[in-house]
Amino acid sequence: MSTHKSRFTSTSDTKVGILGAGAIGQLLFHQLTATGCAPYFITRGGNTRQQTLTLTSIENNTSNLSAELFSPVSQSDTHDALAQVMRDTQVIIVCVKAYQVNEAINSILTRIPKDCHLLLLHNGMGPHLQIEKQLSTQGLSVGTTSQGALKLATWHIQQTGCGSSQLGHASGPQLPNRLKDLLLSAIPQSQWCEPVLPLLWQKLAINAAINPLTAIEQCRNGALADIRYRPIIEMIISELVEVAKLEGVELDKLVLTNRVYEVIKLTANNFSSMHQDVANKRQTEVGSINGYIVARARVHHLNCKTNEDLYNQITKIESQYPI
Ligand code: KPL
Repeated sequence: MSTHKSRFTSTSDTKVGILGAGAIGQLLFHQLTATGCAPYFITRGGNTRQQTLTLTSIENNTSNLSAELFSPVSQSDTHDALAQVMRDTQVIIVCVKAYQVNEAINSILTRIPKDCHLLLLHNGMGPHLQIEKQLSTQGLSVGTTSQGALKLATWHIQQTGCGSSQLGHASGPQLPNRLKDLLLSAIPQSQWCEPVLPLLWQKLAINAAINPLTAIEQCRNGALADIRYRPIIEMIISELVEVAKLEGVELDKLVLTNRVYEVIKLTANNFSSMHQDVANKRQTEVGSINGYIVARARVHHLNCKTNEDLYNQITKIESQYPI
């Protein structure tokens, strides 16, 4: 695997759109601004507006920034303010949940400049397969991040963990080096990795093992270290390794299993994102985690019973949320 190291200084003429203003989107806004570039948000609903963003760092320092928000369905703009700001945008970082990616990109598709580049940054896998078919001239990159951020209020985030990020090419034209350098210098502990797909499969294994089990068992990540979960965790990973192989990605089952147990230990006190989604009766990302493994297995006429069982259990829980 090759990695690309950053040697970027700073630029204020680089316009970066951030599609989705969740915790990770806001964290990236702060990090990109600190590097000297000019990010803005694309969010659903509302009109074009200014918003004050607050970041509480890991060291408990608080800082404020002003951000501009543009909506694809703005109600009061007589001119298309989003189209105007997007005209000279070089990169759009897509930070919505995997199940929102398609709709979110479709809402801006006709406004994306021909030479703009898209970067998908979400848990799970899948949306890139659809998006790469929809882009005509634009390049697509994908990434995974373990940076941690928690929303304390709608526009106030707390950085909860440093984490690392791996980004890499998916389809179409490559992200120009100047923009790679910009992203790598803005995002701490980030690397450009080719090929990036094995790293996404590795992150998928972590989420496929930890997320549904903690949601079903209603426990913290650390509880999965109990020996009774070992057989099911091994089955989840075995099935994933088999599917990945048919997709052209070779993974080592033992290395992956050790990595999953390492993350269980490192995040022992955390409630996984799927546990939190279920506890708050929100839609989970199971469709792009265990559901993605099952869907790709089907393409290869393979059965993934354990991942399918977990997928079915989580979707059943979701279907029982009060309306
Ligand atoms: O990514 C995570 C998640 O909860 O989605 C892990 C690594 C499992 C940490 O909780």
